[in-house]
Parts: sequence; C-alpha cells; structure tokens
Amino acid sequence: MEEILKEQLKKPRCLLVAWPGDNLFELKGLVYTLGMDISDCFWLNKVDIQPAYGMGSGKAEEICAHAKAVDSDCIIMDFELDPTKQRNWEKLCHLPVFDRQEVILRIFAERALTKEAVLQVELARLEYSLPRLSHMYGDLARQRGGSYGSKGSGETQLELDRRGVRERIHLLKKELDKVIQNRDTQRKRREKTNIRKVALCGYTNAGKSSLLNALTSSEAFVENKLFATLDPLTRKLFLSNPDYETTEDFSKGPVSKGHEILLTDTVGFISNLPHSLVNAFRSTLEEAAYADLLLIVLDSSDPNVFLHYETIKDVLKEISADEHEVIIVLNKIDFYNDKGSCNTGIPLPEGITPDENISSETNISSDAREITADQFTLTKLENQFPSHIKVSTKTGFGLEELKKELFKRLFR
Ligand SMILES: Nc1nc2c(ncn2[C@@H]2O[C@H](COP(=O)(O)OP(=O)(O)OP(=O)(O)O)[C@@H](O)[C@H]2O)c(=O)[nH]1
Ligand SMILES: [Mg+2]
Repeated sequence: MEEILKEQLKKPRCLLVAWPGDNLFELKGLVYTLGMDISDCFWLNKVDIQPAYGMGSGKAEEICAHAKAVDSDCIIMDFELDPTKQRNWEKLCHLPVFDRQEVILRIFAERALTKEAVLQVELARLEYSLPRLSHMYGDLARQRGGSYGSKGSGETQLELDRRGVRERIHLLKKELDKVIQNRDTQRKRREKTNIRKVALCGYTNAGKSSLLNALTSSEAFVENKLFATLDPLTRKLFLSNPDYETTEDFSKGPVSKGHEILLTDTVGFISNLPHSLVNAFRSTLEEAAYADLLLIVLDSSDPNVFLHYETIKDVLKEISADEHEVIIVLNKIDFYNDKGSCNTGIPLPEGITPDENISSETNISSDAREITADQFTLTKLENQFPSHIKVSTKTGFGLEELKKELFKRLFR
C-alpha cells in the first residue's frame, strides 16, 4: 500500500537537453514550477543540426539511452522542436519528448484564471498544437497535454480534428477581440482622467505583485513560483507630497497634499517567451507601454539578476517601451540583512565590470531554490544602477523612499 502511495506521489522526472554552453537555469525553474523533478541535464558537445532529430541520430540514441538509465519519464529540450522532430523523437525513445515552449504553455494553462488569460492561453495552446495533432505513435488514447503534473487546459480541444481546432481558434480570436476592446476602452477612460500611470515590470518571481500589495495594501496573488500573475492588475496609490509639511514658501501658489496615481502589475518577463504567447499576451504586456514611468523590479538576491535585466530590456524593446523613464527597484534586500538595511560599500575586484562573471547555475523556483544572496551580486547591482532604490516588500524597508522618488519623478 505504502509503495503504491509512494509511486502515486512520485513527481515525474525529466531529462533536460541543451545546446553547448546553454544556461539551463531558466528551464530548471520552469520545470520545478510545473511540479516535475529533474533526473539529469545533458549538454550536447556541438551544434549539428540534422533533419530527423535536430542532431545526429547517434547522439539522439545516446540521449534516449541516457534518459532511461537515469529513470526519466520524459525528455525536455531547451530549444524548439518542430512537430516532425518531436514525433521522430517520441518514436525513437518511447517517451514523451517536448520543448521549453510546451513547458511554458503548460504553466500558463495552469495559472490562467481570468476570462482573458484563459482565452489567451487556450488560443496559444491550440496554435501550438495544431501541427502536432497526430497522436503519439498511433495510440489514440494518449494525446498531448494533460499529464506530467499539469492539468493541460485545452486537451478537450485537442480531441477535435484539425478543422474543429481551426474553428475554435477563429471563435477564440473573436472573443478575445471583444475583451481587448473592453480593456482599451477602460484604458482610454483612465487616460482621460489625466492620472499618472506607473507599471511594475520585471522578471517572473522578482516580487512585482508583492510590491503592488505592499504599496497599495491590496491582495494580488503572490507565490514563489514562476508566472504567478497572468493579468495586469491596477490599483490606486496616493503619493504624499514630501514638501507639504515642511514648506513655508507659498509664493508660487498652494502646495498640494499629494497626488493619486495608478499602479499596474504585469505578467512576469522571461527570455525566449514562445512567440504564440508573446502575441497572446501582447495586450497584457502593453500595459507597460502606456505607462508614464516603469518600476523595474529586480530580485537582488538572485545571482542571475543581470541576465534577468537583459531579458527585461529585450521585452520592453519588443513592446516599444524601452525609452520610458524608469526607476530600478532592488527588491528582497532582506536576504542581505535582517533589518533590511544594506550598505555594503564593497568595491568590485579590480578588472571586473558589473556585466562580467554572471553566475550561470541556479534553480530559481520554489522549494528547490537555495538562496545564495551574496554581497558580490549586490555590489555589482549598486555599481550598474547607481540611482537604484533598495526595498524589501517583506520588511517594508525602502517603501517610503520609493514613494518619495515616485512623487519626485512624476510631479516635479
Ligand atoms: N524575502 C523576500 N521575499 C520576497 C520579497 N518580495 C517578494 N518575495 C517573495 O518572492 C516570491 C515571488 O513574489 P511575487 O510578488 O509573486 O513575484 P512576481 O514578480 O509578481 O512574480 P510573477 O507574477 O510570477 O511574475 C514570493 O514567494 C514572495 O513572497 C522580499 O522583499 N523579500
Ligand atoms: Mg506577480
């Protein structure tokens, strides 16, 4: 009995496969978020693109044998697998084989809660699945999606034939258009009020929703997993005028007590977001493009924070928001010091610039994550972003300073 229970509770194990020199930290985080275990990582020693498997057949056989030797339930590639290669792999290994795009789609499918997110994710999944509709080695009972720890929204649609799927895609697009139009109307209404808008942007799990909650005393969904937020959530925030109490010079007119602004949380950024998802979430991501100022939230305790920053810049460029005024917020500063205060003052070692020596291996997700906040990362961050603001949404450290800075940037 105990054995059966153990077997049922066992997380699916996957073998990760990457190109030479690839950094697997992101895929690992995604895989943990999906509730899977990693049996091993396999780095290819050269790029040798061949039509059948995307690499030589000898290498493909070696990978299949290794997957079985380390007791894997599936194989995940850190690169894109087209439908034909995917089928070839599955025939060769008799294991499910998929790519990071499918991992991300599964995570999004698990997390979509609101109508818009559900529609967007379903559309992205169907577009991804359409060319993959043929069943795994002829077994009609086993179709893609819905196993390995994810509920796989959209699997009912996958049972439809291609035409059915195309019709469903058409319908979804029409429905989404309505939702997007609705949001545009709301946005235009907000624009008319002339109220300033600030968007929280950052890599997934940096603490954007936590910051929104801490600043506005609201309750956006927060979780130590990737892509906790799929919908933009907007809250009002009152910024007091720091000069109101102290000013004695009213010669330039009355000094206001402060101003209300709108603060919007956004979906977390990640590198190489599948194209279908970039399109699907474009309207969500575009909340940042319409803002007057961006708060770029960085997890200062994550050694990969510099790679995250590069990703943020890329995504902002893609949505034409890279010229916006920004404030860099270094969050999770409590990892450095219980009191939340942190002034390392440690100079960088000679010859090291802030961009160099980026640590490449870490698990960014949940339970498996080891916090390795090291002063070196923080010092590099301080050097790269001299006008940053340090905060901890956990201890409240830095929040008042952040509000003052926001006021200064928006109203002076
Ligand atoms: N120690 C510490 N943990 C924090 C802090 N801010 C956020 N966290 C934790 O970081 C995890 C992610 O926080 P979220 O606010 O969900 O992050 P997010 O950027 O909104 O993530 P996505 O919605 O997935 O993009 C949660 O477990 C939070 O409790 C902080 O200042 N200190
Ligand atoms: Mg969030």
